[in-house]
Amino acid sequence: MRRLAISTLGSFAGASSPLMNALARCTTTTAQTASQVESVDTSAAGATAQHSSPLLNNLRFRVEDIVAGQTRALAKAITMVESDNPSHAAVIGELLRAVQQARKAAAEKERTSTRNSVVPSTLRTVAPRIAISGSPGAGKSCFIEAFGMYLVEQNLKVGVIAVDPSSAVTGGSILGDKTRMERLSMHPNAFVRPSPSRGHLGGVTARAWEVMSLLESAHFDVILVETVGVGQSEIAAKYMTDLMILLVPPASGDELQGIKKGIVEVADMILVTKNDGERTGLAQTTLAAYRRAVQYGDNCGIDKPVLAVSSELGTNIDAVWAAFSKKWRRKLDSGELEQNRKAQQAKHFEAYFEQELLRRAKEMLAANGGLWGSLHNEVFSGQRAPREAGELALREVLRPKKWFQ
Ligand SMILES: Nc1nc2c(ncn2[C@@H]2O[C@H](COP(=O)(O)OP(=O)(O)OP(=O)(O)O)[C@@H](O)[C@H]2O)c(=O)[nH]1
Ligand SMILES: [Mg+2]
Repeated sequence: MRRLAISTLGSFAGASSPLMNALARCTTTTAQTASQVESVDTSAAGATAQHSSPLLNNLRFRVEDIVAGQTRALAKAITMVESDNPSHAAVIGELLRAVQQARKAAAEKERTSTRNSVVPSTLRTVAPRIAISGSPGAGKSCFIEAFGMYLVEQNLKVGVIAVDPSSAVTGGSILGDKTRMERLSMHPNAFVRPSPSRGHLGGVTARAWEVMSLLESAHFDVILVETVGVGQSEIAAKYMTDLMILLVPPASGDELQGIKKGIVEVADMILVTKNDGERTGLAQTTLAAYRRAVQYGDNCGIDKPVLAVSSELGTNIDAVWAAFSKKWRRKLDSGELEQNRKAQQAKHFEAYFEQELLRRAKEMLAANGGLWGSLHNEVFSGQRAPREAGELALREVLRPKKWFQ
């Protein structure tokens, strides 16, 4: 059973939940004008899900247990969400709706039981989803360990997932690096989930979105996403998360000539890692180079903090949280967060449709008397022009009823 301390805060419209309290502590401009503290029960008994779908009755876990923050139920739900069975799509949809509804009901209960609180209940159902991106070896896992430990020590619950957006292309996936998060993965307030090493139905990012929704419903206050893999992973991170922190390792002047403008533009915050020991000098050079890049970038460095950290020593981790808090609050207050999440959902719907359409069409053509293979052979041998073969394949795919056979 988990109990949340609710305190009514002044200028932050009565912040509630450990996350909101931590954020409020972080902002020096926030004046704490009242100090009413109340305990609210958010266990299963206090937050019974109002679902009526028979689909959910056959699950091997209870929706209520997820919302009550029970790790076993959560892990089982995540395993189902990660499954590659298309027939699970409907039940997963029902499940996500049910947990969100139950989460909102729990938040509403907190709201109504807290006197003088004017916090919109939606604020308590939203956990920041932060992408931790950067080239291989930049120090992502070690930073998550240090940052995650900092957060759990503030009584926040932290969910960590590793996502490899390039795996849909390469057909492989890198296991999340739990060994670099040894302390965090053992902590009772943390949940570290390595990325699945198989199966890519409908795209990795859409699935990660669903896993994050489950974590959010299970009362995780902050969700960290390590984006692994190569290529477009930073861009893909943008479609999955609310905010992206780019990690860059200390580099020499020569290496810094080629700072990738696109990535700097897309990041919400840039951290130079490994600012300790012998690397301090290089880290400071790198910090200055990125500050310049941000300053002269398209949006003139507005609101894009560039900091140097050491995960090994734990230095400047508190400054990262302070800078994040300011950004997060602005995103919440301006409505940008809500808009962004809606746009992401639409994107995942389209991406799922596009990827699955292509995959199933190819599957069907391969099964259908091997048309896919024979068209390939004809193109190879020069018997058919590529466009001609493509048109034949399309006509076959678009013949009525084919999809349902
Ligand atoms: N000195 C020092 N070394 C660090 C720090 N953070 C990470 N490292 C080292 O950098 C190497 C890579 O760290 P990881 O955290 O595994 O990097 P990563 O970005 O997660 O790597 P991939 O997941 O393989 O892409 C390891 O050898 C770490 O020990 C730091 O703050 N200081
Ligand atoms: Mg890693």
